[in-house]
Amino acid sequence: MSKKRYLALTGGVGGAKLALGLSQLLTAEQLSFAVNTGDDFEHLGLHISPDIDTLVYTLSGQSNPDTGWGRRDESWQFMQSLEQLGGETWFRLGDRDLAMHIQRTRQLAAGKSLTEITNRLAKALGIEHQILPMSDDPVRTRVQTQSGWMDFQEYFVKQQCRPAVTGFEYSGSEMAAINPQLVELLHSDNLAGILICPSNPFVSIDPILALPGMRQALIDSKAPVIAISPVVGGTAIKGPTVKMMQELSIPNTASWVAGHYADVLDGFVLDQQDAGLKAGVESLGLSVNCTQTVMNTLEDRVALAQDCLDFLHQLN
Ligand code: FO1
Repeated sequence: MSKKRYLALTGGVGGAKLALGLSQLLTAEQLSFAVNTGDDFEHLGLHISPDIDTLVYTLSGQSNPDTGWGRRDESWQFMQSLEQLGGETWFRLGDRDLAMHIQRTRQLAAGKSLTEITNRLAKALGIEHQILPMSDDPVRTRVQTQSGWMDFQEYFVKQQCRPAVTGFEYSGSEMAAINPQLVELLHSDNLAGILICPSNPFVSIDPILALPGMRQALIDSKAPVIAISPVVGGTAIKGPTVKMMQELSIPNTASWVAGHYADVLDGFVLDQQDAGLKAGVESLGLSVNCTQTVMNTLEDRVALAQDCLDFLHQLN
């Protein structure tokens, strides 16, 4: 049987960019996504799954191009009315986006799994690719800061990433089961490659890798595993990755990210600006591909996706 299936691990806005590029090159039979659910939280009585929604909106062309999260062409009547009533409006829920959270919450209350609900919602928005929540069990990223532990959205949105971080935990991960459909995919013989997308290592990828058995499954997989650096020239394209690294006294380099994932990787993708780091990353026992990883246009997203597929093909 020809190897023909790819799996991308993603979370957040950065990962969704490459996910979109991959979705333009590979059919639903050739590509599945495993997405972080550590950002999930209960808010206003709703179950909100931000990284699932960022991926779903991005793949369906519905995402807000300025923020990367929420929907484009949004209106904010609900938020305005909630404000008037003294409700919590720090986490911005647009009128169109609200429908997603209402529908998910109702389906969960009806006993459906997050996986089943995600599949229905994605299909409703015209997405054919399989989007697998990393687990149907609750995993919640929590951030340790100088002012104590806080839930992820409290840190990321309410506190706007201001507190200095000193650590993370992915509460519930020790008891959580990897999505069975993801386990099946990881063990399948026709897997041609696994990609760790350029997402924040600490709050988008590590929650996935923290699931019992996940790192081992990647190590044992017959498919080559590559990661694309979320750090370019010492800066993060988007979000608090570099700020977190500095606060944790970690070198804000692509090399550090390569080392962080090295035990599960076969290859690492550096931006051409970081070509000078190639030998260092190779000394970790990894193959290295240097290319343009900064994605400003759809063409950039597709070009990087193609580079990654070519790289995986070389590693097979
Ligand atoms: N991020 C913000 O910085 N501010 C917001 O008000 C906000 C609202 C929001 C609503 C729905 C959704 O799916 C995502 C939202 N995000 C918001 C992003 C969210 O915090 C994600 O966890 C980040 O994208 C990190 O992955």
